[in-house]
Amino acid sequence: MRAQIKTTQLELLQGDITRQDTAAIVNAANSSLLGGGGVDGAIHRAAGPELLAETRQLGGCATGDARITKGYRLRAQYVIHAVGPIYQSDDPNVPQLLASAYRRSLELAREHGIRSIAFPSISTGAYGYPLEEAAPIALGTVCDFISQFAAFDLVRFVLFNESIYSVYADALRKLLHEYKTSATLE
Ligand code: AR6
Repeated sequence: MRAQIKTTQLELLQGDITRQDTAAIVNAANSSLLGGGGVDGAIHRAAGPELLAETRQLGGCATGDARITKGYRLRAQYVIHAVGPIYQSDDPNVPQLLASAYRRSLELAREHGIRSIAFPSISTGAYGYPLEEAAPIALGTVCDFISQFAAFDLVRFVLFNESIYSVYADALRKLLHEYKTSATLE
């Protein structure tokens, strides 16, 4: 599914984040930045050991923030390591921290002149964030940013399977009503 928001194409795709040819891919990292399972493990395996050597130098990253490294053996030139929150239904800061992980990734990309970026569904695997709650936050944060700044040609969400994709597709359809003057479904 694709939508045009101002000058940016927003795309939802089912697939593997490590195979994307966008200038940057985003990692669903933890605050140590020293690797892990899920997206993080897949990105480190595909990028090679030089990636861990670089992230070791960074000294970690707070939840809701992001750091940038090179992409090494990946097709993407850069990896942006975003740290989403561990889900807790009774913590009112959790949605803001998730939004912040997306926003900080976009800010870092913009600062580096990156024009295309691919995101996974941050926090919705090992970190337990319910997809139906996370998808509108992820898409809403990206839509707000790309409505405000003409920094990107393409922002892509790479969803790992059909059921994750369909939750994001539903959330995007709902969100596009709010952007109906500047967005089209293709
Ligand atoms: N491409 C795209 N999406 C993927 C891929 C892939 N190759 N692999 C998994 N997913 P997770 P989190 C989906 O657990 O919840 C790590 O150990 C997956 O189905 O990777 O933010 C880190 O080191 C899910 O929808 O990230 C942290 O400790 C989504 O990506 C912790 O997990 C995110 O799942 C971060 O947990």
